[in-house]
Amino acid sequence: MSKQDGSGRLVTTVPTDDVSAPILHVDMDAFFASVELLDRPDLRGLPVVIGQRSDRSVVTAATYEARKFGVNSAMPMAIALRRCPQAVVLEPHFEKYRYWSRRVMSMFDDVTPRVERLGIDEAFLDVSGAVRLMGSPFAIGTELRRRVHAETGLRCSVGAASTKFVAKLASSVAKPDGILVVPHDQTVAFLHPRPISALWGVGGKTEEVLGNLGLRTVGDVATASLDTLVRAVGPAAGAKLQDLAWGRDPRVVTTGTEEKSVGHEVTFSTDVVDPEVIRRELLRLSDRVGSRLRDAGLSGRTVVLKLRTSDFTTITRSRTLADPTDLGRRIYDEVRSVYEATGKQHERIRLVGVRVEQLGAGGGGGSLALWDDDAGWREAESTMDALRAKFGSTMLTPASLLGARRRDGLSGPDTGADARAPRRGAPSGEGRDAPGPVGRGPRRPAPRPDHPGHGE
Ligand code: DCP
Ligand code: MG
Repeated sequence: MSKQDGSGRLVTTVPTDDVSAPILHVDMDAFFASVELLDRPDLRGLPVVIGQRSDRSVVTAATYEARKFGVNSAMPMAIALRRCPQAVVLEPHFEKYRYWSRRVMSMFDDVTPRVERLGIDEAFLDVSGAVRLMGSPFAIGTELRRRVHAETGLRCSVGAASTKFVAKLASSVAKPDGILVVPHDQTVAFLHPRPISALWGVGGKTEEVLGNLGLRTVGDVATASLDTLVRAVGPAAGAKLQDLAWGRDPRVVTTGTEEKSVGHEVTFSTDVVDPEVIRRELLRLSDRVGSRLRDAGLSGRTVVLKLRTSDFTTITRSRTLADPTDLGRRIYDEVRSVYEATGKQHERIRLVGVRVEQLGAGGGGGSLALWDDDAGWREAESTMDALRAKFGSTMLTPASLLGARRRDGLSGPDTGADARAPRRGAPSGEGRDAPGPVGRGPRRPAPRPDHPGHGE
């Protein structure tokens, strides 16, 4: 993958023969930071970082000027400020991001009904049906970028290709503020020189394992023997890696109209001030959400934390993952980092909830999540599922929860049997979202009525 600071940027500047590249991936540039700059034009051109200015918080977003100093999303704020002491730190305003996200997404909908939203600031558009009316993918992408900027003041980047994988990679290479078209017959030439981390799902451990075999570029993976790949990452993932390396990606743009969410929440009988207790509870809730997702054969892309403080103020914060997951551990990692970023570790907390949205078919079959570092967790959690099914759900618990239960002031039954039978509402104390439509796209910024004990 290209570095996130725009170095290695590659763009298409003139119309090109691109009928073979009808899949667009659109992604807003430095989204949260750019939205903040709409209200602070005086900060344009400066390194700006979004997040809380606390030792324990992480960077939520950074302008490209800040990225030149090596500052990136998800980096601890302390490191970011060491690398770029002159950075201006602004607090996030999630309602604003949802508002601008809706505005931009509705422009995508004007291009084609075939829009697949991936998160708050990105989407795939299949424009093959729009070409006759609106021109080539390059023309459509260029006009969309113009319109987004004219009507919002925000910039986005577009990748156009014959597959989703290549389109997404192309938009990241075009950043910031560019469009890159990769016609079908140039796919291999585009892919092969790139590092293996450009392959969807390859990160951390997989990258290391493949690197140890001397595989550094996508081209290396393409020409490696399938046997080698299978030995390294398993049969399903090995074959898929090689398909991607040749630009083969059968996934189509899906509109995801039947979006759902799965969540659990708990109200404490007495407000909790100890952040360790909150973290433990987040782990427990994440574990249960993962278990329900796996039972339903689903995995989700957006993880949502809900916190209610003693004065009944409720906040929800979400984060979108690179790949969908059905693993409690993965959900917990995200939700915990979202929690640390709230800066609410010392407030009196009344309720916590964990929810996963943007659901799709689960991680078991065909999911790219198989390629990442989740294999070990998947095995452990599947074993827990099997044992829970056999012996009951209270029997198995992540180790860090052992010994912690019921010392936390938790109210409500620690239900577990219910983790497999979807139902609406919940007994007092603990609630969860029944799977059900939550509508497409980001949620509305307007505060919603809040019913303690029920899924939001
Ligand atoms: N975000 C977050 N936590 C992360 C990554 C991102 O809260 N670990 C938020 C802030 C981003 C927004 O999501 O502004 C969109 O994420 P992107 O990965 O698209 O990053 P940006 O839009 O900020 O930058 P760019 O897409 O230009 O690389
Ligand atoms: Mg973005």
